[in-house]
Amino acid sequence: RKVSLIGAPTDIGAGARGASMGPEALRVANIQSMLEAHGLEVADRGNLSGPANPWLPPVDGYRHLKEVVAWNRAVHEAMYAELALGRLPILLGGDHCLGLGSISAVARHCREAGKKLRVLWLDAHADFNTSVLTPSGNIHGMPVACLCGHGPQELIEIGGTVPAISPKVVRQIGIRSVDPGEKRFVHEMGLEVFDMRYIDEMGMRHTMELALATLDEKTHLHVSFDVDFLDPDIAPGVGTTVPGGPTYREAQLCMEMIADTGRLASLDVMELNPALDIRNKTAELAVDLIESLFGKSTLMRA
Ligand code: DIR
Ligand code: MN
Ligand code: MN
Ligand code: MN
Repeated sequence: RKVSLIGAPTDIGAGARGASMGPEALRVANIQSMLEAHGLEVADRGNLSGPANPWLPPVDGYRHLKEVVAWNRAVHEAMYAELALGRLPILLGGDHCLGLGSISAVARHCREAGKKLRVLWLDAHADFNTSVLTPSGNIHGMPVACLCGHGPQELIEIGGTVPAISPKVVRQIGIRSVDPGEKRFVHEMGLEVFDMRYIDEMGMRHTMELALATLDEKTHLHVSFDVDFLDPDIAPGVGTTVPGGPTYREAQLCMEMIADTGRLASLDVMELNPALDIRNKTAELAVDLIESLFGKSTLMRA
């Protein structure tokens, strides 16, 4: 497969500064050559550009809404263009508000190409807040709600169709921090969530079997990987760490089982914050896991 790397160097939707350096840290961790070593043809499209972060307080429940819209429009067009070329785009974030631009592009591509969409949302957080539910106003806590049609008009309509996706196509994995109002809304909308308690009780294998059930040859599988999905002991380089995440082995198994489906068709790698990292180890771990996502394994398996 032909892969395209798209950098989106911004922390416009986050609560901590520094995710704007994520794309470069992933490049320093050799994301391109690691993927090429697995036989992929990789083109690095460089970085998108957009407004600077004015670092202002929320207005009507949203922080930096105008700038978030501009960045998401750029991400949407870039992701959509790569999909139209038949390539597999990898968005190098940047904070997770950009999942809106990315996944709305994937959804638009799926509608036009007659594909079925499945979104795996790997995250410590549900990212299902709205302007009235949010405790922070940070839009990186809202992209899933926006994709499902709950958010400001100029954000939810970026992909042309509102809602961009149905909550039915989403599987959330690794969740362990959900705000009180957000929790009620997740239940109300019927999101399928495999939280950490589920993973503790049932194991990552069973979790992934369910999250990946009913994929077929017409399925476009999108993975939105918020690096704070991982346990902070192994991945300290994120803005909003939450204890009790997947271990290194659990995360590897998660990625390997996704690779085994052969359906991965687009990816976001989000919220990596090099300002909070230790000698780029979280970026190196992210690249290691992405290699597994693209089929690296210890031995061949039947
Ligand atoms: C929190 C944090 N739920 C918020 N969200 C984060 O501000 O809405 N999402 N960190 O990735
Ligand atoms: Mn997130
Ligand atoms: Mn998160
Ligand atoms: Mn986050």
